[in-house]
Amino acid sequence: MKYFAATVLALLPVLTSAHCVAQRVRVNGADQGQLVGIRTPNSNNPIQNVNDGNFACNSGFHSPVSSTVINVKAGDKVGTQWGHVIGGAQFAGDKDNPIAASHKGPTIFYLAKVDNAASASGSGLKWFKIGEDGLDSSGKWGVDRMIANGGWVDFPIPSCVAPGQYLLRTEIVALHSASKQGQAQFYVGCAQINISGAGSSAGSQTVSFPGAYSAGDPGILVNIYDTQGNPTGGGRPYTIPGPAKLSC
Ligand SMILES: [Cu+2]
Repeated sequence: MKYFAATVLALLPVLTSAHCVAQRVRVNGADQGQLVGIRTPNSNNPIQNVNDGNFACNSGFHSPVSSTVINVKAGDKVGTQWGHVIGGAQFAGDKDNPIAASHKGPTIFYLAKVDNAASASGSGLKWFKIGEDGLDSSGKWGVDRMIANGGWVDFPIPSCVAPGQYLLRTEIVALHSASKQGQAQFYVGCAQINISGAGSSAGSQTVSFPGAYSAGDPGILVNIYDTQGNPTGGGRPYTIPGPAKLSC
């Protein structure tokens, strides 16, 4: 038995990766269900090339992809939930669910207007940022708050956003190895939403994915450790990648 247990433990790091996938949506706290209204990849591996053709919404989706488009009102708080694998924990007591605690970095939301959120491709769209949570003055990251919230990241849909169908791009950038170029890990997923309201904004600064980020951006090629090796930013301000977020 001892031998068996030791063997299993030794194999675990090989069999499991400490990555994550976005897999649920909630609106004002109301969970819409697993894989409902969101495209979730089967693989929890990150994207590391900022010019990856699937940088907008990821690829290799669990089939069938949900045909649900989730109704939200401008001003509603929308959340996406991250988990280590589809379903959350990979096994009982999985410490890497929703993501390994080492994976410090920001959490970010973007929107892009589409004709049909259930069928629109993520490429070729104009994205604008609506939410971001980076490093605070106590050395805690957006990812720390995501873990504390059971994998959920919530941001309000700005009240001025024009009604219509949108893809909501949820993103985590994991920076534990980001002091080497090409080693930041991008986790992305796209939720399918229909926004109602009286707004008229299509975003102030729009960007393309891929295209918005460069491998050398200060929020992507960055050392997050202090002199003791703590991942708290070392007292240096952290610049979240991408454009300024929309303010109404
Ligand atoms: Cu990972």
